[in-house]
Amino acid sequence: MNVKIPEMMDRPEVLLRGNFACAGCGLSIAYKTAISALNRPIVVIPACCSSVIQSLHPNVTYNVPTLNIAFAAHASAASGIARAKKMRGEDTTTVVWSGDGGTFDIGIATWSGAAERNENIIHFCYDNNFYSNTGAQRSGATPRGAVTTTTPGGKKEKRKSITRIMAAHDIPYIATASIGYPRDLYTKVKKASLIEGYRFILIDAPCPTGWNSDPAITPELGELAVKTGYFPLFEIEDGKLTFTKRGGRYRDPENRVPIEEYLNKQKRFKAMTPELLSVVKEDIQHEWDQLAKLE
Ligand SMILES: Cc1ncc(C[n+]2csc(CCOP(=O)(O)OP(=O)(O)O)c2C)c(N)n1
Ligand code: SF4
Repeated sequence: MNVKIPEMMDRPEVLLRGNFACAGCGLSIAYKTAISALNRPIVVIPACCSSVIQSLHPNVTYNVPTLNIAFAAHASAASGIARAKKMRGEDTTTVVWSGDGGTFDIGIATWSGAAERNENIIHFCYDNNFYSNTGAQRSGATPRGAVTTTTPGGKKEKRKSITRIMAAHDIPYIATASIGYPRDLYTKVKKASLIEGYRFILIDAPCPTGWNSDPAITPELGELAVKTGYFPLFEIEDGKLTFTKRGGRYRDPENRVPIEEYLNKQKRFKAMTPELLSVVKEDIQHEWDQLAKLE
């Protein structure tokens, strides 16, 4: 699956052929688009699908310096790298590349400390809504109603708002982006790379294997998540939120594609009842209302 961004064509490939990603993997599209927008990236990756798809030494498919590390250490290790590079006067970009399990749940202490210290790191969370690498367990990012191996009847709880938790740290830049809108993703990464301090970008990255969706429609699912209002696109700069032009029109429920069009394309929502569906619709509106308070 190729993303047609002319600037990317001039950059070396960051994810090489022969990697272990499943067909239609959203995270690999997110990785290629985001990492190739950066100047001399050094990428810190906790346990997740991203540490698996790079394949095995000596045939590593990441074409940038990469440190694989424990969940509880990603942002602390990145803090040390960023500081050491600064002391040596080296112009590099230190990155945490983590799944939603590593960001919403297991790695939250390490990034919260680094964000409080305003370390000079870009933290990407590719959000596939669950722990895919270990066989599809629920995470704090799993939406209500989704079937995972630990929620066989559909998750009962609401998905956490990681961007609002991150915003409470008063870091200089936060954005949401989607592999369904690669140009927007690329532009936001470029913009983040020009800002100093802790920056966070949440990327919606469908996982056809765990979502039980057609691998051919991964980008379409990314677009639908935005068009249904399920995944709002915005930036928060120095505490002030701006909805992204492309996705901002979906703040008005009248403009949204019905959420059923998104859910019905993924068998993980097969346990959704009409009662739960109306709660899911309320969840979506609740998040927009909370975000709007940060405008
Ligand atoms: C402290 C700790 N707990 C659990 C695990 C097992 N584990 C490895 S990867 C993973 C799932 C990671 O999920 P996520 O961060 O969402 O990334 P994804 O697998 O979806 O790419 C888990 C639970 C671990 N390695 N370390
Ligand atoms: S399980 Fe999902 S996230 Fe992991 S490599 Fe496969 S498609 Fe990508």
